[in-house]
This record gives sequence, structure tokens and C-alpha cells, in this order.
Amino acid sequence: SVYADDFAYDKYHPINEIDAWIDKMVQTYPTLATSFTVGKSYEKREMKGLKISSNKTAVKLDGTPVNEKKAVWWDGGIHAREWISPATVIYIVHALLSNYSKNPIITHFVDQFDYYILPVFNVDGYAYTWTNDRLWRKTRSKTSDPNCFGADPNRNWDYHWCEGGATHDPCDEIYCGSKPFSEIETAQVAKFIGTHNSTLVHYINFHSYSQLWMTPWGYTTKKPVQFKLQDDGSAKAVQALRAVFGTEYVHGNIGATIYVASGNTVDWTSGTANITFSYAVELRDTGEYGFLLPEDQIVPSGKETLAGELALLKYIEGK
Ligand code: ING
Ligand code: ZN
Repeated sequence: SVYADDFAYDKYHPINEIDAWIDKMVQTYPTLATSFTVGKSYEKREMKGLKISSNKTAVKLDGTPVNEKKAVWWDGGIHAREWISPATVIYIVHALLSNYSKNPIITHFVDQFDYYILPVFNVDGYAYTWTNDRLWRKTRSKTSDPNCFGADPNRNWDYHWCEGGATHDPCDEIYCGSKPFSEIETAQVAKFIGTHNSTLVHYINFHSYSQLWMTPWGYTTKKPVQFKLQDDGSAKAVQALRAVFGTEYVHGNIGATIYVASGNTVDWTSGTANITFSYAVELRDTGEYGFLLPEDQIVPSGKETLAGELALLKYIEGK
């Protein structure tokens, strides 16, 4: 059941419960799960992640062994108010761990890749949505304006930083920060990615809402040269996702699909870190509830997003 290990997968959880859940996963699945930290946030919270890695050798499609296992990164909660994002990531992680050696498809993909997962990227903002302001988006750092706090962690990356769709106004929701990587949270994730980018082949930055499966660029409406290679994977994902409950996702390049937004995460993971399969996913819904998505949609979102991601992993494995 959803309560099998005593964590309610059909409820939203505050940051301390999510951190405790990571420890619980490591205890319960010691041969698969370890925890890691990306560092401390502006307000000194741990940015706690979970790594999934089996001791089986990955194999190519022809059966020959892979020398160095490729890795995947997922993060949730880069924007504080988008609660379905951490909740969906948590559901998927638990599905991989609890179905390993039971479900052959999940066993296969757990063996084929290592997974680095940061369920809550913007820990300070997330905590603030539980205590002060449910609709907070940004980080919680001080700015040049004593009345305005935080930068947009999805406008703060050092790739075409603060060009279109971002502003230098610290009171704005899309404030790009005082400089690229001014926010300790983005700087530390970038550093972590930089030290693992020889193995990382796939990155997902989970947001809500709008039901979109997107690829670079965000800084322009133009498409990168690898667009077809990337977007064909999105097409596979949305097709598999829809097959579960009929939920419709749209796919395409960020700049043309949602809006131009420079200094975003996946432009950097793709353009600077060379992670070819970098995706930005906008989860449920299309606006009926928006950021206040009811808890009864957590498990359905988890199930369909897992199906989409497994189809995308299958596509990436074949490339
Ligand atoms: N939307 C995203 C935002 O940061 C986005 C859209 C995703 C832009 C990925 C660029 C890259 O504005 C929400 N809801 O946060
Ligand atoms: Zn977002």
C-alpha cells in the first residue's frame, strides 16, 4: 500500500520529513541507496540527496559490458511553491527502490544507470512555503533591496545569464541574482554536476505546472543542433505518460513551448555541462488548481511520470 514503509506517498511533506525519508530509504535499501549532500543552503539547511546504484554491471544493447556506468540526475523543488515536483520525485524514487528485483523493467533501468536525486533543490524556499507563504518561488537570500528576498534559481545559471525573460530587479519573481551563480544553491548543484559530468548523460529539472516536457534552449526561441535527438525522447516520454491515465503533455523547446527564460538550469546542463539529454518538465496540472494541486493527484502524477521517464530512459539507452 502507499503506507507500506510508513511514509505517506499521497501527502505533501515538510523538509524535515523528506530528509528523514531519505535516511529511511538508505536504511531499508542499503544495497541500492546512499545519501549525499550537495552542501548547505543560504539558511544552512542540508541540500540532501539520494543516490541509487546497484552492484550489477550495465550492459550495452548487444550484451557487452559498459566500463563506466552512465548516470542520471533528477531534481525537484527548484521553485518552492511547486509542491507536486518533490512529491513526484519521491514517488518515483520509492518505486525504483521497492520494485528492484521484483519488476524486470525497473530492475533493468536501475542496473543500467546510477541515479543522483535531489528531491528539494530550493530547501530554504520550500521551508518558507510551509511556514510563511505558500506561494513563495525564489531562494531566501538577502538582496540589494532590504524589502525583497531571493533570486530565481532557474534564472541564475551561467549560460546566457540574464538575457531574455529574466530581470535585474530583486523584487521580481524572475530576478536573475546579482551575478551568475550568486545563489549558493545553484552554485553547489553546478559544482556537483561539474564533478560528475563525465558520467551524467541525462538531467531532469522538475517544475509545475503546465504539463510540458521540454528541452533547450530557454534563452532563445531557436533550437540547438541536437534538438531532434532530445525532443524525440520527449515524444516517447509524453506518449508513455498519456497511456497511463490519458494526461496530455506537450513537448518542444522551452523558448517556443512556454516562454523565453535565460540563465535557466537545463540550458547550462546542456550548453555548458554537455549533458545531451537535459529536460525541463512541467508537471500537473494545466491551471485548474495550479501550484495548489490536491494531494489525491500525487500518486497519479507519480505513476504517469514514472511511465514517461522509463520510456525516455529506454530511448536514451538506445542512443
Ligand atoms: N516555469 C518555468 C520557469 O522557470 C521554465 C519554465 C522551465 C523556464 C525550464 C526555463 C526552463 O519560469 C515555472 N513554473 O517555474
Ligand atoms: Zn518552476
